[in-house]
Amino acid sequence: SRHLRVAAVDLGATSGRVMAGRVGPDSLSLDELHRFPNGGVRAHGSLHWDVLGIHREVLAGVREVARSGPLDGIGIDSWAIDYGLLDRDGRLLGNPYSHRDSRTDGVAERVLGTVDAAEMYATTGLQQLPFTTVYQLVASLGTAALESAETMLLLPDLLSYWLTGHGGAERTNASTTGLYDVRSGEWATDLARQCGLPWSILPPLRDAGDVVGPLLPEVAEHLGVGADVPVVGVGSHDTASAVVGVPAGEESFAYISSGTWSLVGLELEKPVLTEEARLADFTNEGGVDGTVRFLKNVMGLWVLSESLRTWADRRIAGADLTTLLRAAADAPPLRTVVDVNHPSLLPPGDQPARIQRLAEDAGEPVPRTPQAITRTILDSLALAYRRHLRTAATLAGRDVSVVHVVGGGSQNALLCQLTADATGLPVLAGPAEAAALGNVLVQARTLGADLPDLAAMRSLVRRTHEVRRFEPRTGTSTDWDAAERRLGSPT
Ligand code: ADP
Ligand code: LRH
Repeated sequence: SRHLRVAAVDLGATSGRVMAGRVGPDSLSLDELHRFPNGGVRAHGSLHWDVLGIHREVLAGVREVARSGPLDGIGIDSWAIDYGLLDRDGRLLGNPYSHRDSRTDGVAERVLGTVDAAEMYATTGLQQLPFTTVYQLVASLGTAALESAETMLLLPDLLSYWLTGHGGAERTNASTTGLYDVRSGEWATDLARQCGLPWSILPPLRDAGDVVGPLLPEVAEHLGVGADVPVVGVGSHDTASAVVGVPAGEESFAYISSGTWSLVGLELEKPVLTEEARLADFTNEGGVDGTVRFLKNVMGLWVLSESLRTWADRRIAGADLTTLLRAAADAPPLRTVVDVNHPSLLPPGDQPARIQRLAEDAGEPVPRTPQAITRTILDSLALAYRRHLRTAATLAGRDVSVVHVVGGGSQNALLCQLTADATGLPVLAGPAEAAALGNVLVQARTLGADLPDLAAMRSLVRRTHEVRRFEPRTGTSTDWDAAERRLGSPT
């Protein structure tokens, strides 16, 4: 089959990137042609995304891809859960909120006062996150925006809509809303009704791999490409695309998609909706090709990146990522561990102070320097990975023999080593751009590449991308047992 060249737009909460992806029968490569910083913008007391700015950067990036070679397709994935509301003229009603905005504080508790948590889990299969779309929408009840809304589009669908004029909701991302029935693969309209939500704003669903549509003429002209270039609905949830890009060959692998969030879990054929899974607060999100992403959200490298931002604001010298990771590697191991999923770490703010507070409250030695705080964050992340991977395996009745770490965090060698030590399993790290690769692969299949299933896609990643292997160091397992006991039962 011929070679294909597509634009993969992968939007993370910390940065967005646009890649030229090339796929041939035995080749797969990414060329990063555009990268831009992303983050919440505070205005009028709320935390928003600058979605028009993101749209501008998407256009600039895709234009760059088109300028440097042929363009066969465009696909967009982004972080999950957040959305925009459109009025009946198809216009955006206000700036989308960040899921880290405080307007959802206390909302989940309120909703769970009237909707039975077990019933909700039986339908959606989702862990309780305070900012899930359903809770964001409930927080917006009575606002002018929600009352005027005709349609809700999740962010990657909104950006695809601005390229094509076609709305809709791709299933991998729809599955993160808390308004999606994981058993039937349809919107959970009854649940929406129970929550008092206008369920008619939920747009028609589509699968990853479906074509969204051709470009709008003015968009094609701006990009300098033919209007027949399709936007392909990839696994529009970045984590779904990242799991496609996991270079696994082994039957029994676990993964950690390590970026702003760490998504820690397994790929399954069917959801696990048991009472044990609900009480362990595990999520069943939709994957590409009808798979299930059985996983847990861990606060992730957000805790570190927000710490770095705090130190930079205070002009503390030597507190950049490279310097700190080097210093943290020499810091005493497991001196302080904290509950890294504690809700206090969710909003933007002074993470170092919050970490110190958590340490103090847990009776742990309080880390005082950026180096010590960095080590505390990494040890605590690895400890959380260990706990959740073991729980996932038990709940799903699976053995796990290897942990694949993908995403930007796979470049953090110290964290990868600690993850191997903590889990007692070999860690295979990389690719860092697994989400963009998953995006490219699903587009390529739709456009005719011979990639019949996930196994074929992963085999191609494996043959074309290096992974770095970390073995668990001997004699460390008892330290992690002790650290786990010290921490007790965290969030
Ligand atoms: P997202 O997609 O959520 O924006 P990424 O997958 O890009 O996140 O991962 C970003 C994180 O990756 C950063 O916060 C940083 O901790 C980590 N990272 C990126 N580059 C490196 C590097 N060279 N070494 C170690 N860690 C890195
Ligand atoms: C990771 C991610 C994660 C969601 C969160 C909102 O980027 O998509 O899977 O839970 O962002």
